[in-house]
Amino acid sequence: MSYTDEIMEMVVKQNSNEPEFQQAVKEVLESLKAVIDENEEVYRKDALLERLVNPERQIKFRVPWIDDNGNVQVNTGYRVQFNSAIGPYKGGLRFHPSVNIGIIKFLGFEQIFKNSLTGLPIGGGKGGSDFDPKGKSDREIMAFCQSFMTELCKYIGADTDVPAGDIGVGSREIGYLFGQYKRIKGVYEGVLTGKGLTFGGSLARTEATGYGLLYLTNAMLKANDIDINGKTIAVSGAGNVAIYAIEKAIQLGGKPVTCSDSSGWIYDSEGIDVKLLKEIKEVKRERLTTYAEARESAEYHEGKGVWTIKCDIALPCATQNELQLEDAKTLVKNGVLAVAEGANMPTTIEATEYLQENDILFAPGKASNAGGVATSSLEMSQNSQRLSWTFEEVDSKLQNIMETIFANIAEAADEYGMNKNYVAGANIAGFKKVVEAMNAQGIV
Ligand code: NDP
Ligand code: 2IT
Repeated sequence: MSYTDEIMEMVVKQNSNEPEFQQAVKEVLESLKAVIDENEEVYRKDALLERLVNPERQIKFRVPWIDDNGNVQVNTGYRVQFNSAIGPYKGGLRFHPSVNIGIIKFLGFEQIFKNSLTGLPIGGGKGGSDFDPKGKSDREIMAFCQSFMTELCKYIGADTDVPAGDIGVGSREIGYLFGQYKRIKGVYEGVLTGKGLTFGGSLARTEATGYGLLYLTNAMLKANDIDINGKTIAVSGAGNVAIYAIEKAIQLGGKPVTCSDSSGWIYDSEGIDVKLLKEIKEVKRERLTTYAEARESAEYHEGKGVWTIKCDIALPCATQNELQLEDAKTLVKNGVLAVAEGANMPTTIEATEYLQENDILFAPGKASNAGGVATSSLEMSQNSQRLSWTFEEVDSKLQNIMETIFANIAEAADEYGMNKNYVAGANIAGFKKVVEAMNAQGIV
């Protein structure tokens, strides 16, 4: 049996209740076959893959907090410090009732390769909690964040592990988490990214993941002689990533016509009004029904459905496994040209393969959504320098990083005879740097 097959079997056996983690590993190992086969004996001797798929450290903790009625609530907190070969652990925190160790491990594993692709010195980690922020008051969010950080602060620091936002964790939560860290540790340091602009946050971090997604998508389209101008774009999600993907898509001349949340979705034939969407989601924290009430051109539908809309470009920006085989078939039937992932692993393996078999350009999240963490790394640099760069400076670095990522993944795919297979290209290019660093540092 090949080394990669052997490791996949081991991962399935040892993580039998973690389907998302198995899925993330499977996708990477499939892509790496050609690279590993070249050096199979060396990698096997050093147990390289066993080390790669096992987190350096997993932390699980109790998070007790008191709600507005005086009742004690208890949630579970996690931080998985997956791989520090190329830098301090870096990756977001997710607050969502679906969070469990398998989800955090899949996200942490993806993060290793994503962070490597940015070209910046950051290792891979991820954390979060099964806490559900929906319907909670500001005081409850603060109480939860303070309790979460009271435990997490023992394991993180500006040079060891630097968390940030993800689903359910935005600037409000990062503010509360930062305040509690500073209070307990007594140090003012860049221990979190995505901070507010008055206390060490970077300009353009809020926009970075969505903008970065469009920079990479545009680079991919250009390399394939497609002009984004005038293209109809279907976007899922209505959170941080989706909103700024929509904003940049409009700036580039595209026409995003959909967005969604966990209750339903919007089709707006005139194109999404991003200002209105921001007001509803970022300021009022309301549902998308409010958007439909405010816009005559918009239809609201309950449940799932954005991929049924005819589009040229599809950008899944909500959550894992939201674009499945049936959705891929509908997109292809409707003439989609490109799919680029804003979320982490939003496309199932079967759907990805179907799109690739039908020659649809496909950008994997670990490349296309890397703009968020890349800009987080720029925030770390600014914090270390005790300086703040201008929006234009950060944005132009971001654009450059995303274009370089695209060039690197396209080149890696070519090098291994998998022209235009950007999934393979991203996994190979991300892996190579991490492995070189791991080898140089010995068996640790
Ligand atoms: P937000 O919490 O800001 O928004 C998430 C959006 O997705 C909301 O509209 C939410 O709807 C929807 N959503 C979440 N879970 C589900 C679900 N199970 N079913 C249907 N809809 C769902 O998160 P982000 O925009 O930050 O994150 C979106 C994705 O992008 C995630 O996969 C995240 O890991 C990834 N990502 C985020 C980065 C960042 O910098 N923030 C960087 C790179 C990747 P509702 O409000 O109803 O829950
Ligand atoms: O998935 C991701 O890359 C993020 N949620 C952002 C991580 C970060 O450290 O900015």
